[in-house]
Amino acid sequence: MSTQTSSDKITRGACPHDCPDTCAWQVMVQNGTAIKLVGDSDHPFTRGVLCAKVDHYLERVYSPERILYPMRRVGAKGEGKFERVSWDEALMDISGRLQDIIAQNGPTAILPYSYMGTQGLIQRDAGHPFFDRLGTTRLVRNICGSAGFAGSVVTNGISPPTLPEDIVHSRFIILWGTNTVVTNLHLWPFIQQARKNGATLVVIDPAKTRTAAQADWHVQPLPGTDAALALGMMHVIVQESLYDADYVERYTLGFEPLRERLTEYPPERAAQITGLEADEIIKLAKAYATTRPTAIRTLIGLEHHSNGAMMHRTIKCLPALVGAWRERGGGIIGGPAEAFFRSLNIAAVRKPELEDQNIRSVNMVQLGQALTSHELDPPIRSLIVHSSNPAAIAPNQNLVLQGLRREDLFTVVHEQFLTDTARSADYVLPATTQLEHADLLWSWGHKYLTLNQPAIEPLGEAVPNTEFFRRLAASLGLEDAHLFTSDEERIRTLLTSDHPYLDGISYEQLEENGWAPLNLPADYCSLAEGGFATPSGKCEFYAESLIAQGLDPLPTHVPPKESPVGDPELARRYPLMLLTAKSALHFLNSSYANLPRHLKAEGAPHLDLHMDDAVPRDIRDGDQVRVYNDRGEVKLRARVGNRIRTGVVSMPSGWWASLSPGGSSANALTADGLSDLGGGGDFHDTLVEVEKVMQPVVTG
Ligand SMILES: Nc1nc2c(c(=O)[nH]1)N[C@H]1C(S)=C(S)[C@@H](COP(=O)(O)OP(=O)(O)OC[C@H]3O[C@@H](n4cnc5c(=O)[nH]c(N)nc54)[C@H](O)[C@@H]3O)O[C@H]1N2
Ligand SMILES: Nc1nc2c(c(=O)[nH]1)N[C@H]1C(S)=C(S)[C@@H](COP(=O)(O)OP(=O)(O)OC[C@H]3O[C@@H](n4cnc5c(=O)[nH]c(N)nc54)[C@H](O)[C@@H]3O)O[C@H]1N2
Ligand SMILES: [Mo]
Repeated sequence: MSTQTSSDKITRGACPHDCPDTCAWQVMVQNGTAIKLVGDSDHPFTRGVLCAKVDHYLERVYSPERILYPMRRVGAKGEGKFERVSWDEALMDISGRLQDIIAQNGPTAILPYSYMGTQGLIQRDAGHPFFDRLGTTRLVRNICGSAGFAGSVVTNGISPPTLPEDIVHSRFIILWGTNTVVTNLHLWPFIQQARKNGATLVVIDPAKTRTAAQADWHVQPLPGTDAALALGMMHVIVQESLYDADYVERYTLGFEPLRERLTEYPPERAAQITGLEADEIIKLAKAYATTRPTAIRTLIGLEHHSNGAMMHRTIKCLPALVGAWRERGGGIIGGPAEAFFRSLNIAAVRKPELEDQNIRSVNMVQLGQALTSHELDPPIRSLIVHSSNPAAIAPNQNLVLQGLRREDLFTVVHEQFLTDTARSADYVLPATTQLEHADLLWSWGHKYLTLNQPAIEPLGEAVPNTEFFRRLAASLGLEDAHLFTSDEERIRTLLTSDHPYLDGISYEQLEENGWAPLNLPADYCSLAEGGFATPSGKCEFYAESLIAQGLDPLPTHVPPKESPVGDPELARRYPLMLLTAKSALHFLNSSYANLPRHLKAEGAPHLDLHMDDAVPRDIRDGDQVRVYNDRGEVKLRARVGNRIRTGVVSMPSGWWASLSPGGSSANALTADGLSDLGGGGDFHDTLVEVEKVMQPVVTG
């Protein structure tokens, strides 16, 4: 059977999504229409394979539900009724409204909101110079990665990680709070290769994810207790003298105070905190310390707790303790993000010098609070959103929706689809997809730089983020040249750098080949002889810097804020911990959660609960249940079994409230507090109760 399709053009590009894999793709175009999109088979990380979402990207591009023209609200706020208007009419009205708001309350009454609809370097941050120029409130975009990063940096600095492809050399791999098969699919073949070579795969996750189900060993601690697990492991490793005394002596700081701290965490106590058996902790510690090379991979699930940074900081002490950095394939697996940001000329496009750090900021995790606050002066009167769907992805969804539905909030949303956020807008403006615009892609999961070239003309009147902000700037009468540079100019500027990592990489070369690996030196990843990018130059078991931030300078377990131990009073009413991770294989955050194929493949959202928690509540597999706390409720079907440990329940994130049974989705329940460091969210510090619902749930 031939898989060849005749086309008159093949365009090289890259997946724009917020995912570590950043796949290189090729698009076959016939008579101006994209007819086929495939993963680049020559790309060492994509290897010709796309995921369950992006394999059908053309359905997204050509979906009848795409927004293709500017639309103005005609119905009530949030009702989703709009009329088509021209770009000129929309821009004239929008700029007039913004000018009025600026005249009355000053520019900080405007709040930009954006996240990672696209990761491309020029589209993602296209609004920054525009908002800096106006002097609007600044958005702290910390919903993902910041807490884990902040915690890891305390221990190891911004040291180069062990590159994902090197995991093939590992013989003991711990996927610690990350669901690789769903969220980082293209790393999986490398892990499988390592296993073929004899590696053991451990997954540490309260949930039996698709990844955990395939592991050799699944360890299921209570959420938010992983620091205690790591401390218990370190206790065993030190007590049994399984640590690398030479590495510790030469390249770490604070071993003696750490050793002292570890006396507080014998395996029995770690077991009591984590809900594991002491024997399992001992066995894990011994296996980790005695198998070489040994690698740990963390991503984001683990950081979404009030103690998320401390958990990352504590876990990241393990490799230095056992000297895992000595061998290729040992240490902490991560993408070389810092290498992209160090070598590309990002500042020339982003212009950080024009950002006034003294202007007030709002953390994106707390959008609901900001929009409903009576204390903000001036209040937020206008919200300008692109590349994000806060109505679905921000915590405390009911507060977010209450804010978005304020009659006196002037909201503009630049989008591909009529998301729950766009539904609440006064203006919805059409955004292009990755097939219709240009961009340069970095990756947080591998070392390849990719050029995305437009394969087709924009559909309807859709425009890229860059053009949206050029038009807004022009309509407001701004004249600064840097606001109006072309997309190609911006990409060429990014590549204008004499950093050795970019040696031999040019715009023309990327145009031809689509992608190129950064020229990382052979010893890029090596911490074999120390050289940590910390204040002391060592791996810091003891970190002085934490004291000033009000944290323990030593690794420690702090109970998660909203948990049975952290808040026993609340836990009397809401005794179960709720996880709302990215378990929906066919969604990318809330993207694709409106497309028929992806919705059908996902089926309905379920609440997973353990038999021991179901029986006392008289809940059987398939029953309709109501999951609730003071912030909201979600109605869905129960799935009783072994997909989650006792004391914890879980449901997928990503679902749009408007398309969910019961009319609300996971974030209706989630906490909107911040992490201990890095200003991240604490989504997974959420307590709930579950009850059986007698009347059938209406499916949306
Ligand atoms: N298919 C798909 N792929 C994606 C995404 C998507 O939505 N869909 N999203 C992308 C994005 S934005 C990101 S940030 C990455 C995220 O990638 P991951 O971090 O791998 O994904 P998450 O689902 O956020 O969390 C992973 C796991 O953390 C577990 N977890 C939560 N709390 C704890 C804890 O306290 N301890 C331990 N040990 N485990 C815990 C959850 O049960 C979950 O299974 O994935 C990216 N890839
Ligand atoms: N409960 C719970 N909540 C979570 C998480 C969780 O694990 N659990 N994970 C959190 C994490 S890690 C993350 S990263 C965030 C993700 O949050 P978001 O970055 O908001 O992710 P998406 O839901 O994919 O929304 C992206 C939107 O951008 C639009 N878009 C795509 N491309 C473009 C473009 O080029 N231009 C414009 N203007 N729009 C575009 C898409 O149509 C989509 O509606 O969610 C967070 N929320
Ligand atoms: Mo994320």
